[in-house]
Amino acid sequence: MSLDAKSLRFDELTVTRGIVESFMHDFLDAIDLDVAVAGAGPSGLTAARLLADEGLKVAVFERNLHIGGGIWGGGMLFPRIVIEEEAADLLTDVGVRLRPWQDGTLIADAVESATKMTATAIDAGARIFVGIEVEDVVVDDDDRISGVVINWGAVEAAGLHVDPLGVHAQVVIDGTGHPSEVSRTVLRKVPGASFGSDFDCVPGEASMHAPRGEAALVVNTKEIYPGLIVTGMAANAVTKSYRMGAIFGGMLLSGRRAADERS
Ligand code: 48H
Repeated sequence: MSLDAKSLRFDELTVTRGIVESFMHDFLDAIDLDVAVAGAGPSGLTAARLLADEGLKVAVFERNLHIGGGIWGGGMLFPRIVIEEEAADLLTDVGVRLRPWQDGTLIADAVESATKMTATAIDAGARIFVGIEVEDVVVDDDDRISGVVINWGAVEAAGLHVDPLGVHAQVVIDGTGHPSEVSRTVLRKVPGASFGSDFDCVPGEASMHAPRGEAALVVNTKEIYPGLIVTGMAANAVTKSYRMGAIFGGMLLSGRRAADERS
């Protein structure tokens, strides 16, 4: 089918109004949330999908223009991920095909995993905002976390001074990966905040021990401060637990645990 310019009824303003009005509608619908998820990596996407499946109003704020966090890179840019059999259902449920591998593990394609996890989170009703980062949290009168402070990722990248906007959420999930940015911010900025550990700052994760890192990840996924649940690599970074390399079952199981913590 070809397009005939003379019979096309739209003009540039159709495009402009369509984009701005539809975005504003969706954005305004996401400023008072049940759950705000910071970061669209495997743990954040899994938590968002499962919570949206329960009918909760969930938005994911992702700094980058692309979704999937560390999944895309697979292991050292080889676009495959390894997962444990215990986490298989979290990928097969979203339609990812798995190949049997060794020692209780399976292999998935990184591109297929990132795209299908994203698509199913959206289908479940989670709103995913790209190019928006969480730069701070909102606290209530008791200093409980009650929302996130957001800004365009491009503003931060350009080093501009532009004041952010606040979004309310009953619970915030920190799925920002290695830098554990939300948890770090809470510990640094919320008066009297403590995660009940020996660390007075976020220590970052420990060196690699894949089985220990994976096991710790699920245990470390919890509400570490009132209103703040930590998931994924961030959960190991706040406790100096081991890293695990390109095995992702723990990330998926951590996302499910984060969703269970909220439920
Ligand atoms: C908005 C933000 C912000 C912010 C960061 O790193 P991720 O993939 O996160 P996880 O924890 O779900 O998965 C970790 C995994 O990818 C990994 O790194 C592994 C397995 N490492 C093992 C090892 O040994 O190294 O995704 C986090 C996402 C990214 O897309 C960031 O862009 C985003 O969060 N993000 N988004 N506001 N302040 N900070």
